[in-house]
Amino acid sequence: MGLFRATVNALRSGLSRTRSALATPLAAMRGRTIDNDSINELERLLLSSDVGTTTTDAIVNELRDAVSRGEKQNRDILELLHDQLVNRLANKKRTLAIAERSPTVILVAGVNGVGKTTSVAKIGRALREENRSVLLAAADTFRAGAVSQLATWSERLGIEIIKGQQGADPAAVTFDAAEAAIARSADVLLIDTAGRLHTQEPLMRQLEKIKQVTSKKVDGAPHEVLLVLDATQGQNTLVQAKRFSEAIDVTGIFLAKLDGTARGGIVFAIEDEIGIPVKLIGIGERPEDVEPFDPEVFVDALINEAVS
Ligand SMILES: Nc1nc2c(ncn2[C@@H]2O[C@H](COP(=O)(O)OP(=O)(O)O)[C@@H](O)[C@H]2O)c(=O)[nH]1
Ligand SMILES: [Mg+2]
Repeated sequence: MGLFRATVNALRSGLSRTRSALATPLAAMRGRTIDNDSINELERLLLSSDVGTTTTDAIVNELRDAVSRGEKQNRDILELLHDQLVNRLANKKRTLAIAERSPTVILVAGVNGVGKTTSVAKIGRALREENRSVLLAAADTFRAGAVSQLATWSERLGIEIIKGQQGADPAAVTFDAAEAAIARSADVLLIDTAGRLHTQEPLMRQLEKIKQVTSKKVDGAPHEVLLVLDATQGQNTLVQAKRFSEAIDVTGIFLAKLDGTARGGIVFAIEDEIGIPVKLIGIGERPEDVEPFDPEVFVDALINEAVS
């Protein structure tokens, strides 16, 4: 799916906390000779933004080697960093999968409060902007108020919803929603689920059941299983991503709340340690506060000072 364009300005303001922690001090390094001092400073900066040891080590080791070979003295440290960061994220498919025959089914999962329901609303809105017909499934029947939260988004955005009663079997709601999506020839079915911890075996099995229901009704479904992670949770997101991807086949990550952290470098740690592509990022509470994860645009917004 083409899913929306990355917009540098929105990203810049969404990433403003990380930018103050990273882009501002980096800008001060501009033009400095690349030597052991500046490399050490860079290392400290990257680690303090949660970029993680794998990416940081790779970058600083390469720089140190170059310095000891007497090379790269003339290149700007920011340019070098930019290229290295972008290269590490290159060559992954980050667009949402689209089924050859509609509906495309997107299952959204994650722990409590990370931003699943908001992210479902964001994706629904963006898809509708692309003139796709969307149906929402309120399969979080567990938490009080969860169904009405999604129903409110459905009303505000003018997107249809299939819901059950609180306490209903989420797999049954999913079943009904899949049938409705087929009957109405919807392009995309977006399934919101209850928050769960990877340690809650029955709830993890329930997620598997929801997945199976979709695959019985729709060929190849779910076409995407998006794990929502809350960027403000830092290193905890890595544990969640590992466990969820062991339990269900996660195809992509929606990294929410990047606007709420100064440690937006966590994207690199997720990519290094989990290997599942970050596909979308959330940079605010409004339905339009979503961006596709485009490495080039992201890195640019993260480390470069605004031109204006
Ligand atoms: N700042 C910010 N807040 C977000 C973002 N995504 C979700 N939230 C907020 O996080 C809280 C929990 O979101 P919700 O969608 O209910 O999480 P769920 O329990 O995983 O479904 C709400 O207050 C949302 O407005 C984001 O990208 N940025
Ligand atoms: Mg929710």
